[in-house]
Amino acid sequence: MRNLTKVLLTALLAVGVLALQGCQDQKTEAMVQQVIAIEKADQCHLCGMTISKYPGPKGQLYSRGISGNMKFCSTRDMFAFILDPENQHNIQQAFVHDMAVTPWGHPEEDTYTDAKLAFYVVGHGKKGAMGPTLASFSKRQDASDFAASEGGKVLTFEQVDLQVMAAMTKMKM
Ligand code: CU1
Ligand code: ZN
Repeated sequence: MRNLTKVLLTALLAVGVLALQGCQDQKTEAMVQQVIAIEKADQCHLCGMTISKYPGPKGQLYSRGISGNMKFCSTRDMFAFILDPENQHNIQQAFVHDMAVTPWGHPEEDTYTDAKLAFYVVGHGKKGAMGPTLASFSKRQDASDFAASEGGKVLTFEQVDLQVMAAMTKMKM
């Protein structure tokens, strides 16, 4: 009986230590998952194009099980990655340029915003690295203003799905 108590206690302690470790891991993960400026030679994780050569909003994200961030030539390629069923449930932090505060032709690297809280205009006439793309904004009002002048409709992160992507990529370039 005494031995059993000892075993149980040890087991409980072990669980406690594991839980504590898990907590600390999460903390460090959250701390390192920050925006990293895209460098001149950086290539798109999805298509391999040199990201900085092209206009339009870019994206970057962290995925469970992959260390470091992945960078994308366009919000379009980033969503293609996010919406892949293999990746969808592993996406952690994601960032996109806020196009309200930076020029379309060459977005500045200090103008990223949280991709999951951002608003996206699809169906407008501006081109990104891969042609038609999602114009990203941190504020809904900025997205509405953009849609009013450039066309298209405003969507939240959750509203961007494979159907939206398919319709967008069929647009004439
Ligand atoms: Cu590309
Ligand atoms: Zn790409």
